[in-house]
Amino acid sequence: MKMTFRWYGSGDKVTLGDIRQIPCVKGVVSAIYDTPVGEVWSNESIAKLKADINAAGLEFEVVESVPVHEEIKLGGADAPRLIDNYKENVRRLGEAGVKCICYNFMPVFDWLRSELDRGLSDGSNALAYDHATVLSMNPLTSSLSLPGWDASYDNDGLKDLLARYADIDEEKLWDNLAVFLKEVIPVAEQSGVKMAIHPDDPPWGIFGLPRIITCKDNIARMLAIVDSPANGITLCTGSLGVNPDNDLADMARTFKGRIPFVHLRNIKITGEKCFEESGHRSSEGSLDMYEIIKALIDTGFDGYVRPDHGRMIWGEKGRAGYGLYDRALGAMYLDGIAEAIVKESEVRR
Ligand code: DNO
Repeated sequence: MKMTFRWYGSGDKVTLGDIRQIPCVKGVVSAIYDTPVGEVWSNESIAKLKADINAAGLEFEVVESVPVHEEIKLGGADAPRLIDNYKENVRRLGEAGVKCICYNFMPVFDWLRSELDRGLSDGSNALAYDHATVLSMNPLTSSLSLPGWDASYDNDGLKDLLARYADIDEEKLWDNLAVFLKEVIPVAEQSGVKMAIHPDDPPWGIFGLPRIITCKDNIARMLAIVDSPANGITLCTGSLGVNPDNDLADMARTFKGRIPFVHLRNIKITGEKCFEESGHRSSEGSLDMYEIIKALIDTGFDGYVRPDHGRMIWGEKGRAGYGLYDRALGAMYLDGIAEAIVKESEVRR
């Protein structure tokens, strides 16, 4: 398993030099951030990103994300052109040596939290989700700015978009996902790229919008749409794990060979549909990180992993969930577990 670290490009307060000093991290997960969603990324931008990352002594083999335009999720009139653009991005990234592309198919909102800086008992701050609070928010008038909310929509744009989704139920969204996968996966195969859909976070519907990548059965359904190793998932433990019915170690075993990328993070379930993002350590939260990593290693996982959302610790200020210190602690902890599991299995052999 290759340990990577997410980096938001040259504007990120966390530098490539910082990342290079985390002993287990070999590569950076990044994206082109200055091109509008749906457009083709320039070869120059891709080459520059790769060159900067490589110059820091790190690999650039994972992109997170190539975002899917809303028109594609809606099955709108412009979807064919936007899917063609998407395929071109997959080709260009493959040529640049990218091996895995993470994306999601969540309508309108990406990950969603009700709080960005809940104080935890140890004095750190973390992201948290309280379902009642989310239900009480109106996305059209809320003054809350959440990290998963695309700031490029003004309120009118958002209102129009939400109105268009009124006709899109789960089955329609499945249809539109199938159209996308049938077009994109063959290109990924030819380009040496594995596509890794990110689960919906949280894995339940919000504001009446459908969410479908939420549980084992639905992941199996999505993988069956195009039965190819290039059609894979990002096993995001924190996203799926907030539903106690989702058994992450079982999913790691079941979807063996179809998991090119794993986001390893812990969460603490604090009530029904309520959680806070704890430190990575198993005892801090509701997920057994050892069992999940063991299931991955036992089934021959050789893909990319990264620590995910960190708490804000030691006075760090920065992008919610994406500071340096707690993610670095997480990476080292996860890498330590993996080293022990690999060595023990070698001794047994
Ligand atoms: C949040 C991330 C997600 C993820 C996208 C993938 O921290 O895990 O925003 O990058 O959903 O497209």
